[in-house]
Amino acid sequence: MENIENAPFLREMIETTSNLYRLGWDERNGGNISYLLEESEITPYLDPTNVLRLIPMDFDGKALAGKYFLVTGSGKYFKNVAKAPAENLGIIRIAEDGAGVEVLWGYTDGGTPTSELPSHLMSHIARLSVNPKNRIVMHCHATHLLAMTFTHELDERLFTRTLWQMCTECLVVFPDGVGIVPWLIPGTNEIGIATSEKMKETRLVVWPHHGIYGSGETMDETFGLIETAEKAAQVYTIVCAQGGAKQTITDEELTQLGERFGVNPKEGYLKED
Ligand code: 2HA
Ligand code: ZN
Repeated sequence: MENIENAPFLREMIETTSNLYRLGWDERNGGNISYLLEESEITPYLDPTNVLRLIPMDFDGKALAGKYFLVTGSGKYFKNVAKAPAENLGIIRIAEDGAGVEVLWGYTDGGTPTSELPSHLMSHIARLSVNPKNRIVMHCHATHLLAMTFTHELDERLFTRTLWQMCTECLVVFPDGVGIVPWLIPGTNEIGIATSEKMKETRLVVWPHHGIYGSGETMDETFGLIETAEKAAQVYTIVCAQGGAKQTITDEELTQLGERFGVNPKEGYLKED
């Protein structure tokens, strides 16, 4: 068996959690990531028939039965992932009956996958239903997006429009806009259901007064998605601090931008629609 610490998926996870920590978006145990893996990606490093532990789960994960995920650990700090990956991360397989997860590697101090596992797995199910190549679900406490949930209307269309207006890139990167769920208790099936419902329509979901969920095909793409929205929120913060916008990108310009880059802005979000 090869050393799993050299596995590309593990290197990506370490790099991403470290970057999220350094950006200040995952203080303490904030944030969690799940990465859908192919069996062929893990077999050079571990024997998938060797189940170390079974952890029960109180929602139905049958839609993902037999699938493998690399998942950050519950209560673990992103700050520490690079120095102790096997303690802070784990590889799990969703049990055949969908009622638990089988630990194949990691969580070496007796830990478990993130407390947000319901939101992650339900979001994977939702994203896979619209894009079979989706592999990543990422949650973090992106500072300016979180702050915006106090100062901006929590209306998906208005919130999305503000972000689109703050950086020309935004509409191209997230033409489907951002979804917003009500404030809900983290870690519950309820917030998982609400998040995954939004995930059918958009890859970015804001949790008011908490943080953001992003999803995508690769770690880079998903990180870039959150990073782009967060940058727009940061610009919004600065624009407000400077006294507010005197001009912005018009809806007509946003429409032209969408045409030029071949993306369809979410219907009804621009005035020209
Ligand atoms: O895992 O971020 O939402 C810690 C959190 C909970
Ligand atoms: Zn959180």
